[in-house]
Amino acid sequence: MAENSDLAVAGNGLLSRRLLLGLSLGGAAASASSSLLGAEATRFVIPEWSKKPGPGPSAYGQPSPFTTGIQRDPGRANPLYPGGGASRTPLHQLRGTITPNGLHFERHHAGVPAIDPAGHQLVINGLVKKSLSFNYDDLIRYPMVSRIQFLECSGNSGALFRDNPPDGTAQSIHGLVSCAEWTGIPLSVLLEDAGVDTAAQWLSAVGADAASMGRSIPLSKALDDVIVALFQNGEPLRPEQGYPMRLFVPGWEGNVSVKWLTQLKLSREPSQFRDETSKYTDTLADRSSLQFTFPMGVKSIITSPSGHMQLREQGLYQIEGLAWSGAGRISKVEVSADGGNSWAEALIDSQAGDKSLARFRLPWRWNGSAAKLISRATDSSGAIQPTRTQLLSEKGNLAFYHFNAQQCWGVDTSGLVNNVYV
Ligand SMILES: Nc1nc2c(c(=O)[nH]1)N[C@H]1C(S)=C(S)[C@@H](COP(=O)(O)O)O[C@H]1N2
Ligand SMILES: [Mo]
Repeated sequence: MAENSDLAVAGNGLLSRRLLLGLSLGGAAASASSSLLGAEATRFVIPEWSKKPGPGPSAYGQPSPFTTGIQRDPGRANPLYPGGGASRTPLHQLRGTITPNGLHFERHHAGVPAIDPAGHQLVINGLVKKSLSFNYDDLIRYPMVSRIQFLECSGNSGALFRDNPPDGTAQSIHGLVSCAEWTGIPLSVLLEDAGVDTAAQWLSAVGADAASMGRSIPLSKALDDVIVALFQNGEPLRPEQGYPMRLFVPGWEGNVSVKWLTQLKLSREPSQFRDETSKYTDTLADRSSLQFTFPMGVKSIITSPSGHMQLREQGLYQIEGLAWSGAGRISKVEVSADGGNSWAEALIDSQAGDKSLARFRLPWRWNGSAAKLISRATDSSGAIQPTRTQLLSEKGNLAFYHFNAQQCWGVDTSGLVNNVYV
């Protein structure tokens, strides 16, 4: 690769994304791949598994036993907080943009209720012409829509607000974001059936879990793109994601996507639930609190190389990661290998849908010296992911929610990767 210096696009080894497209690069693309991938074929051994039939079809497929290391990280249980906690998606072990259902992150305030849909009700009441109650079989008969969209907890990456850079992996620092195809009934359809009173301005959603999770949402958003989701990647919601039904509020902080949804109440004012007063508010530098900071900002993270990985040898790598925005689609991701001094545009190699995860990559030659890898995303509204310094100057360092700043993986001369501040 050393001879292809015309492919250098930014400092410290970043190479053109054209290399990934294999477009009119002639020998360059060929030599990049042939020098990296595969060994020369010499002999072909027929493995044991090819010599006799395996087990037949099964009722519900499971991942290969050789991939059992790909796991959510549920952390340690807290006896003072029964069922509470979060598990994080192993972002660094997955590819593509859809999170498999068994690996979708979880955030529960009182554990996962064991709901039998036959005994579950969804009630719409308050400022409506007629209160309605639906059971699962009623809802299943409504027309549905499907959308591939991310869900992110507003506490995701929150440790990066602290003064000292937390030690961790892409999973432990950023793993409270996932992306799925959500299928359900547009809330506007159900609200139209109930007949919303003109005085109504807010909608309160309440869950059937022991946390009684409640959140208030402006009616304008509720009528825009919110759905009552029943399916996740084509199958009924997992219990952890709110079976039998959840609110799904695209692009907004995960907390408002109330799981195990049992009540929707129309009102003039927000309900001032615990989870929108004592929690999920943003503490500002003067210690006042900002309420109802719903949208998730434009954000990107590098998933490889990422925290705790070890580069074994100098040479060609792909810097790869995910980008998303609560405001729309991702229009551009740039990558730096020198701590933000110079940038190059990455290739977005997934469909960059509205409020979905986008995947980006860029070739990088590691020459054995220290490197600082950063990504920054731009969304379709023109918003650019801020630096940490910019974010802190705006939000102060008492904040915990909504950390969307650029994050840096430092690579030391031994090839070890760690979270650092620039
Ligand atoms: N009923 C209820 N809904 C809830 C929660 C909860 O504890 N109970 N947690 C919220 C939070 S904080 C987040 S980030 C998302 C997480 O959704 P997930 O577990 O499907 O990833 O659900 C939200 N909805
Ligand atoms: Mo959350």
